[in-house]
Amino acid sequence: MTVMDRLREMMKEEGTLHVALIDPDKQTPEEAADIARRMLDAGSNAVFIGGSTGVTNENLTSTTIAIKEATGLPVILFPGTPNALSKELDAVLFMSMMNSTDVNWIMGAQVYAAPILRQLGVETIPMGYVIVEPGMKVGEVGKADPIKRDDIKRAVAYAMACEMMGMSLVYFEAGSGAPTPVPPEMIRAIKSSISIPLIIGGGIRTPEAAAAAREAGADIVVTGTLLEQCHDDSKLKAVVAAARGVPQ
Ligand code: 1GP
Repeated sequence: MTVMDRLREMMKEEGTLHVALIDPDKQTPEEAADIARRMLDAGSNAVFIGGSTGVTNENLTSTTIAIKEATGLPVILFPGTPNALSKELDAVLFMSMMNSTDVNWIMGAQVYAAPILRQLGVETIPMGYVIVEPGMKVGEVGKADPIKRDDIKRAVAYAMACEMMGMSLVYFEAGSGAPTPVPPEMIRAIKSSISIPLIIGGGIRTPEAAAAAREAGADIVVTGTLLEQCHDDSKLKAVVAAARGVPQ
């Protein structure tokens, strides 16, 4: 079974999923495995691995192996560069930043990475990636023309375009560490306009924000910064449970 099939099956059986985002540049592979173990215990369904800077073939490979051995969770690359790839990954989000103004992030990095990924034999999951204000670092690096927080019409049009282009997933991103996440009314409008799974991330750090994203229609809720900053396992559990809509 492919990773995408596994995700689809999990969404069908369990509803909204929680994915833990781990940056391999931020800690040793052993420490990353420890975070992933705590997230498995908290109820996370999968791990996205990636970061904006500092990801290398070496730290990506060693961290992927350590997380897989510690948890058995699917480890999926959320790439910030086409230069760090590994055959140890379970899958790669083969993504296009749909609202970048730089062709490299729309379809340049992908062309560079495609032959390498084919040779490595890693599963690729086509995904449309759309930046919403404020966009944070990824919006800057990706030269995004971010969707305004009240421009629901444009958000919906991007989501529809992703679906019509054959993307398996669409990810609306407020940016890591965003002061406020993607607005629930935007999530609700997107969800009612497409049938591919909707991922929401950026600025989700509380059970309330996680629940709001799920209730508005997110199929997958991603948290990254929270995992790096929170040493209280009960809070991690509360956020994951709220994202998934299950009792803690
Ligand atoms: C970033 O959407 C993810 O790409 C996660 O954002 O770090 O704010 O949780 P946070």
